[in-house]
Amino acid sequence: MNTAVTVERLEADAPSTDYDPYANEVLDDPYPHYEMLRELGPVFYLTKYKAYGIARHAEIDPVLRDPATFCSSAGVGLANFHTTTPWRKPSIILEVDPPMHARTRKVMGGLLSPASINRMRAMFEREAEELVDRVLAKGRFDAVTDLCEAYPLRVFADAVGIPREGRDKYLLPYGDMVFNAFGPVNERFKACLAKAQDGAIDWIAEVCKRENLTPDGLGMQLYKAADEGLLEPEEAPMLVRTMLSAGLDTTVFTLCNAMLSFSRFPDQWDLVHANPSMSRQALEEVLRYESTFHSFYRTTTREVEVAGVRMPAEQKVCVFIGSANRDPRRWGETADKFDVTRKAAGNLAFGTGIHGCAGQMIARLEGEIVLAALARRVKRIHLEGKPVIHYNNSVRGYTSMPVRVEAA
Ligand code: OVV
Repeated sequence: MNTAVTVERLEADAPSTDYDPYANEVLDDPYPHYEMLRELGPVFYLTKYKAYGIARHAEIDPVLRDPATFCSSAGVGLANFHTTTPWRKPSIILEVDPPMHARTRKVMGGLLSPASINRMRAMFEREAEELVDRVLAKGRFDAVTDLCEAYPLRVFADAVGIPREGRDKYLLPYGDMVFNAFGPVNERFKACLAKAQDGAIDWIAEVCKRENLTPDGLGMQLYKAADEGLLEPEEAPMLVRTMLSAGLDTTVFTLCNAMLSFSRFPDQWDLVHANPSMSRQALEEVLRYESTFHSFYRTTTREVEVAGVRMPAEQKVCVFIGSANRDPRRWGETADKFDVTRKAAGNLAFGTGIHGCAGQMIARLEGEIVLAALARRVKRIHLEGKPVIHYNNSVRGYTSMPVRVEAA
């Protein structure tokens, strides 16, 4: 007699969807789509891209805190570096796992720590005041080009210590490519790569060299860390490249999202205007409500179960952090409300875990300073036309946003 018993399997297969996170119509307003994804279940399967997806806060957070199971060394985009050749040499901090990661992250973390970046505050504030002077004198201006792009292109690139010549032309197109590369090789990716190959990639490689950096900037400090033996000599330019890849488009788009949110919700601007010391908290709510970075991937190193759903090894898993930041399970019934008085801490705009944004303190510093400078002098931000979205496979921002500011 056959006495074999069947082992009860508690894991289920993930629900499937043919949803395309990268379609223009989705990028125009992703939030209703995110609700649909969250309602599919804790884990779903994107048939169009053969990848798993997670859109709820409760499940994304632990995935990002488990780099042994959900690794970065196969790339943090849709492309699996084990099977396809990346468009550039992989990053030595973003696209690596422990133990390699700890060494580069430690150096980068030191340079970008609150103590180090506090020394930049005075310069950042001076530049913000000057910029706000200029836009107030204009009254009507383009918030994207005249403010949101102008500020990081000046202060962050000066902090890194690269030449001023060429910044306007090459820095943002390079970052655009970096962030498009976290999605599929679609028409958007191809057009962007063609543009980046027309000068930006070569320019970036050039300005990362020691001889092109100012003596007191963050870039040169990376070379000094190599002199001290904390990095291999060839790693210093790679980490300058990381700063220039991750630090421009992101802060530009965060400022765009702030300007748009405060023009759409003047009652929220009233609060910040009345109390400019709220600027840092207000920026945190901008990051939650309109995340800059919306989605990226990890790759499973083994078969794993998340919330009762089984995923095989070597699978791409897309984490929709822009959705986690609107998840009512985490933020309550008012998740879709822009509310600068809320406790927005715990949002995943900068990711979390060992790969959580190394530059988040400097990013917050830039945002806080610009908002505070505006808050002290601007009573109202009026949108004067439809903002033009900048379509990108993983980050969200604008190419133009006509505004008028009313002086206080
Ligand atoms: C977090 C991030 C974004 C983009 C590029 C990089 C890192 C990099 O290390 O190059």
